[in-house]
Amino acid sequence: MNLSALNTVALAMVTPGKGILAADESTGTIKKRFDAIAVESTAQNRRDYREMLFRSDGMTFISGVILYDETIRQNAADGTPLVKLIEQAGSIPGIKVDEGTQPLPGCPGETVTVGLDRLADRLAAYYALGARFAKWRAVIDLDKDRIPSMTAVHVNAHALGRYAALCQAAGLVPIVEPEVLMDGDHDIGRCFDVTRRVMNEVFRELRIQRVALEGMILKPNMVVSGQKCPVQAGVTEVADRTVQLLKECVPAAVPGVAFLSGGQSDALATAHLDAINRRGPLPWMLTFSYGRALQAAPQRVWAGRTANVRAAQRAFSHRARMNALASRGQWTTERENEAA
Ligand code: 5MM
Repeated sequence: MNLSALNTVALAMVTPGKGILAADESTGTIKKRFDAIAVESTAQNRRDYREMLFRSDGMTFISGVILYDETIRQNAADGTPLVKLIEQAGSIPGIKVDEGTQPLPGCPGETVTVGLDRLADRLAAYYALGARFAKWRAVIDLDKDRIPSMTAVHVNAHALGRYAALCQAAGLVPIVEPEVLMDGDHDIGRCFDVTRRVMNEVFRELRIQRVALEGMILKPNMVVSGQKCPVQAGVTEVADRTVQLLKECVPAAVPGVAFLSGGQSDALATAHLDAINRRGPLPWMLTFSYGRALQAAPQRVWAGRTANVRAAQRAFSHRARMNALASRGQWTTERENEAA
């Protein structure tokens, strides 16, 4: 393993004032997004949509793009590989390598992320296609007391450790994504407790499996109230609890933390990231690795029409710029309200 090369890529992924675009929706997920805007989910429409994002000015604020297997192999309309478009925009191509979740035997309602079989071969192939980092998402469901089970936390953390070690051996920086879901009516205290349990188990596995912390990026959820909780914690409390959790659980050797948005509104995902970054100085770069919170606005504007491409690119660029400001703790509502 060339740790110095991994560390260089990891640091570039969290370059100050930039963040990561999660454009790795699997075929089923992108179909749901396209259904919502009445666009047919064909390979060409998926290509056109993603090409539109990768050619936008907003890429100035994007350090890396997480791709799905189909996308990393696709060419733009003029024949240029999409990977090249990303590189030409000064961004690093990455790849989602997990193969989704499956029900976890003995643990009703819980899942384990799969995809370790033949992963070493797949990583070598993705490296050859231009990927320099990878992503694996563990999904941790929670309720007020019973879930997550010790089993679910352990098997998901173990898989993240196996994946991360294999990535580093293949020369790819692993994004380690343990997502504690925000669905449900639990309060923010429950989210904090469960996220802390999960995070501690993940770093235990990373140590056991000899993952070099300097050559990885952490992609966690923020500590927030469950979406259906009657009492919603405010921005200050979310920032305070998220920073407290990171300080307790994340070693300073990790170069950066790139949060997922997890279903937060665009505005809240930005406001939370900004408030978190105003709590500095902290040992890690703290930025975004958003899917929905970067793409919901351009998807609505685009609606599958060529005539809307420019406006959709402006909508994407605006969200990317706002989150880039938040990654420096420099976002304001005045800037938010400037025309997209
Ligand atoms: C872009 O969405 C990714 C999930 O795709 P699948 O569910 O189809 O595998 C997801 O892993 C994403 O990268 C993260 O959850 C961050 O996205 P959000 O929308 O939570 O910011």
